[in-house]
Amino acid sequence: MSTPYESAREQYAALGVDTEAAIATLASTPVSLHCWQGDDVGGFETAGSKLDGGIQATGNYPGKARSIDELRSDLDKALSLIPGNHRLNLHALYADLSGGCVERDAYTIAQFQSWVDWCKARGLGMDFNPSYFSHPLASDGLTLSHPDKTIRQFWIEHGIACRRIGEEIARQLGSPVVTNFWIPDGSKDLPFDRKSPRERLAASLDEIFAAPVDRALNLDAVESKLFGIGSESYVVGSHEFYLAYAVKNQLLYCLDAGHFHPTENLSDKISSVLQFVPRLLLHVSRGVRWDSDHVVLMDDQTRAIMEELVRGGFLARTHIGLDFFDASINRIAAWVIGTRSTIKCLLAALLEPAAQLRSAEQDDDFTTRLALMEEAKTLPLGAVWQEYCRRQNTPADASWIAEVKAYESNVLAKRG
Ligand code: RNT
Ligand code: ZN
Repeated sequence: MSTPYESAREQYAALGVDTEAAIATLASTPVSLHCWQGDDVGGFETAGSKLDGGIQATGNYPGKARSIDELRSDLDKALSLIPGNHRLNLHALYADLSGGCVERDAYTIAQFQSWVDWCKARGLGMDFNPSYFSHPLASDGLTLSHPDKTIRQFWIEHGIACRRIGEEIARQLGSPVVTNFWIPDGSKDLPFDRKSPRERLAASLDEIFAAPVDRALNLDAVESKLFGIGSESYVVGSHEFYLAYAVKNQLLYCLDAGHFHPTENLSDKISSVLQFVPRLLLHVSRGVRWDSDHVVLMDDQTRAIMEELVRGGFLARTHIGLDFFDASINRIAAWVIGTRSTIKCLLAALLEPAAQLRSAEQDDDFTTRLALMEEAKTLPLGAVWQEYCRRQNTPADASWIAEVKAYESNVLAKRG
């Protein structure tokens, strides 16, 4: 009797698909796990800091991490339930200040060394983000485009500091760090002057990226957005702004799945953007009616994103990051669901009968193309997924839920 995996392997092989090759590619494709799912994007710079910047975590499920140690413990739990070797995506507002006070424009590797050590001990690569929100100097909803030169300068210094930190993290971990720039700047109501803030943002970015930082170690990315809470009418760093900026300066462009009109698909942008920028950063997310950052699912949109990466041969030039924050369910489960779903979508894409689909298309046989795409949907993906999980020593099925529940009663329930 053959195992479910052996039988799946044969079914895929009959369509010209090598499941072993798919598993090998999956194992060597990291996903960058965002630290901010663990505490609702709070960070630990100041006690009780309030999230602003036009993003919002809704819900008050008990047990959120209240300290760096708790966040690390929660991350360890989540990582143990996710197959593969991944990365930690850290925001600057998770600086380890150890009770002291250092301003964001003066951050150095010192405030992040404990994170680097923690990642090193676990074999995790890291990615990094300057934090342009939840700060008194961002309270106007403007940072790098602020009309006040002193405020702009503070944020320029923060950006330069973060690029240097990214470079040093990369050096220490032996793996390049993506440092992603997202700012909340915009306005609630109709601006009269849309031009000046964009001129100021471009000039601020020019200063930040002119600072000498090794571009082989620190990879700069810029993230656009359509609107935010309180910036409904105008966002300075729009899609056109940052795409043009990234192309001109050959930076990474960051596509966030929640940052476009709800009927637009991020997946179709990938093969366009990668014609003109060197590399891509993805913020895999799920917007429900708006940029709500719901937990990522194995849904059509996420599958289409991964299909594009595989079909286009873009995996080597793409950094897959996650960006969701749900405070209404167990936060560790949120990480596990979203990350496992992302990886599952990638596996599904790697198991497409690509050669047959491509040749049907080349032969103008659109009947076969459509029929095969539909047939492929019911191939035994689950058996390959379970085999992958087993090989990675992670739960292959829903049994991980019980592990999270046990952690909830043993650890989370004891938090105030
Ligand atoms: C906000 C952006 C940004 C943030 C994180 C916390 O709309 O998506 O990426 O979610 O940097
Ligand atoms: Zn994002």
